Amino acid sequence: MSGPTIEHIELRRISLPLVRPFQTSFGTWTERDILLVRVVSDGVEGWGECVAGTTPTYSSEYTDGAHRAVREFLGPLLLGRPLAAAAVAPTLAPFKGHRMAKATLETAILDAELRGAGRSMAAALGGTRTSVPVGVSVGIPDTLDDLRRIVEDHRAEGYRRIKLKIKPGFDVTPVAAAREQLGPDVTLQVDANAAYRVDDPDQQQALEDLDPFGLALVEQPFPEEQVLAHVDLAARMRTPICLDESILDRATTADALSLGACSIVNIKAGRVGGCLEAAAIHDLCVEQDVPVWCGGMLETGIGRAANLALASLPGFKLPGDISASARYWHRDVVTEPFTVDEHGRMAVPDGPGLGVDIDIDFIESVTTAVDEVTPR
Ligand code: NPQ
Ligand code: MG
Repeated sequence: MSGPTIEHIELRRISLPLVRPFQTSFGTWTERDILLVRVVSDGVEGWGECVAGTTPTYSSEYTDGAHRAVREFLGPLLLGRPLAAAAVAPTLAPFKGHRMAKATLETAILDAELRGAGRSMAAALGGTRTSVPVGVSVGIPDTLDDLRRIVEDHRAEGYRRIKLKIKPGFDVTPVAAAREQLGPDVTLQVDANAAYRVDDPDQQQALEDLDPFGLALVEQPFPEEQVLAHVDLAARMRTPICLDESILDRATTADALSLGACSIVNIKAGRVGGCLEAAAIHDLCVEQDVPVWCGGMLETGIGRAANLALASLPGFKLPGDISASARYWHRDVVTEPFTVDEHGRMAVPDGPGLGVDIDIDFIESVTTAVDEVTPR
């Protein structure tokens, strides 16, 4: 007896303008050029969203590279194989890296598999909650007055914690301004996206000077490969260090924790090669009593649904970078936009697969290219 197979893999590029520009230490984004993957199997389709950016500035992956990796290498290995998300990572293991590209395929295949079985992604991953507390990530603003207004607005929208993007020269002063605006009771954290240099004493000092502001964590101050720099900083600061870019899979997570490089972990399915690897990292952290939270990459409703499924696992103790659709998009690519309730929570989709209805007409209207994986 043989079950359904992966019959078709479509690559689709869409271009969506952001509601407002998003500035990080690695660049300013005014729109997203996104790769979507659609798989078809036995009359059922599944969708995945690639989180790579247009340029390799957050990590080495980028949209055109992910597209090529799926079309030339990853997709052909999966075409005609059984529709089984658990087999995706082992099948693709001969190809190094390209985790965001691999994660996109795994999500699409898991979505199709679960839609066929009538089971939600949250349930399949081991989720235990029907809604999760959510947070918001605030890009680097033009002025401190803008920053005060923006954090105040997000507090009013109900978000359970606010994350400020920082970079050298934009750290202690904005954190002080935001803390003064919000008072001591709002959970505040910062993300440097690897922008600080270990060999710059002023930059090291600025990080230490963040300690008095009662931050929940400092996220990824140093470059991805410089894990020991984080060990060193963790020993000098009271504020917990959290890793994002350095966490590539369960092995790098275990190493970082055993070295003492971080005491909190940001988990992004795209960055670690898929939601199954993400769930394994969650399990490892729970075993060691390390709190985790779900990161975000300015996803549409497709990636957001996958993030909510992951964030419904019990170890996601801290609010994730999972915001309302309207925080990023004028219109989302799913029929029901995601919203935050007055308690700062977002509902976890409980329908089959990702549990969202794809707005294919809208997707068609923002599609810039369609491509497919062909057998080799
Ligand atoms: C982070 N996300 O935690 C990221 C980084 C990030 C919500 O702060 C295009 C592609 C734009 C990738 C913006 C948040 C991006 C991006 C931010 C990644 O580090
Ligand atoms: Mg980050």
